[in-house]
Amino acid sequence: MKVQEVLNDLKRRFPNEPEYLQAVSEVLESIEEVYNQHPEFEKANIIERLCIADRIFSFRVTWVDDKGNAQTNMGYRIQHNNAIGPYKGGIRFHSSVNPSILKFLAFEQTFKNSLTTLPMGGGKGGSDFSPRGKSLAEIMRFCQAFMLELWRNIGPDTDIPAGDIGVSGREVAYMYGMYKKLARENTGTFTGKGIEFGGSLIRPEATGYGNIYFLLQMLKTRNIDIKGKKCLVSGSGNVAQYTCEKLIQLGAIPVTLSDSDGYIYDPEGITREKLNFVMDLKNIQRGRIKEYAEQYGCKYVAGGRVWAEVGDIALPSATQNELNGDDAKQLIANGCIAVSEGANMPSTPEAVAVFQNAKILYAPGKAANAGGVSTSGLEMTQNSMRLSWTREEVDEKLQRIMSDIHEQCVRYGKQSDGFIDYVKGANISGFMKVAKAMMAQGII
Ligand code: NDP
Ligand code: 2IT
Repeated sequence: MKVQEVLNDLKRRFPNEPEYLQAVSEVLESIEEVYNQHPEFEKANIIERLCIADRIFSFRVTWVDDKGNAQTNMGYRIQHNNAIGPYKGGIRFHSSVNPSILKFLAFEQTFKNSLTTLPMGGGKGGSDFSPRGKSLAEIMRFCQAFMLELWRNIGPDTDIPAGDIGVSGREVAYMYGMYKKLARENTGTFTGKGIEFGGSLIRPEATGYGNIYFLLQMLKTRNIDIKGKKCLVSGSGNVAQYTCEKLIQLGAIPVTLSDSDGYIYDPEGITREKLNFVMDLKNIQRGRIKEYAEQYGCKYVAGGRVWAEVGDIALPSATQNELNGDDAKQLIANGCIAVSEGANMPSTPEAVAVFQNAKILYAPGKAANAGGVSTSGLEMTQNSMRLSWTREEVDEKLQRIMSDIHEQCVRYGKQSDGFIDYVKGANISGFMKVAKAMMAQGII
């Protein structure tokens, strides 16, 4: 395989999909050497079969707004690869959703799920519907309309969706309710469900907690204590909130949060009480992060990025490409020692290169944020057993999985000078398992 040739070919076929090509390019560069040591992979055309999704559903979603007008959005589900288990991955509702974004997410999900040690393939779905400014009744009707199409193509042993940006437990519940009505089965075709109807304890917390568990493993390799470390967190949704919660529990000091309008900087640190305010503001009131600055009298920067502030650790937890090369240089200049990605592909390739050249601790999302989907896998297990585990049981399993993922990164990513290349480690480890499963199952 020659990376540039494969990329040129994908570029020719999918010229308007920059995020997809970006995600593919990073993985191919990491695995090139290992791949080329296996001529049988090339003969079976593993690369092309792994880069191109098994299938993509795209459909019109029409729903009625509060004024009685019919509105139309696009809906999608990408079933990327099911070599190691059923398609598994979240659903995103955001105005920016398009095939390129969902294809990059489904591609990444395949490697991430492979790393989790659980039997899950990769998928992703979503819509360009924006929940922002919509009433709860409109959101419910949209979720129901979305399921009217999607329900035929998912199932507990084929494709199991969950949440992502714009889809929390509330939206999962609306979709699951409609799914059950249509499919007439009740065995857990979604994860991230409410605790009363088959959800798992710790699933809401899992991505943020998992990211910090991964960070702790990274810090351990350099004997660094997290206590007292100033942390720059971006976003203020599910992942950002539970990232802050775990940081506070461990005695670290989160000092920033953001949303798509701007960011807050609280030099005193975001405390438990302030985090409760954020959770109410974002999850119930559906307000803007600016209101935090008004409530607690701290700095708010409209349109800015949290990476301009001074911090020891950066935890990007909002969206793709939210941290560019200049932001990365600024972080390094300000003494940042570790970056652990809660979001999917938040750092641009230029930013990743800056982190790697500076040899700071840097974990890509597919390793660091895998705690969310791992706990989804644990939810599926509990649904199959028709039992539920305690918080402690799930949390202990999550910690073990994050530590297993870290170990895989070390195994495949440790360089001769001792530096751990987590990008390489995660990509090679994730790839090898999927490739072996594909080889074993024949040319299909
Ligand atoms: P939420 O919808 O709960 O929160 C998203 C946050 O990011 C909000 O603060 C939102 O601001 C901000 N944001 C979203 N899009 C943009 C944008 N284009 N520009 C600037 N800010 C933006 O989503 P999650 O917390 O669940 O997801 C955050 C990230 O984590 C995503 O990359 C997701 O793919 C990833 N992830 C999520 C997992 C999960 O289990 N939920 C698991 C693994 C990864 P605003 O309110 O203004 O929209
Ligand atoms: O990006 C992700 O890993 C998620 N949004 C979670 C997917 C899942 O199936 O729990």
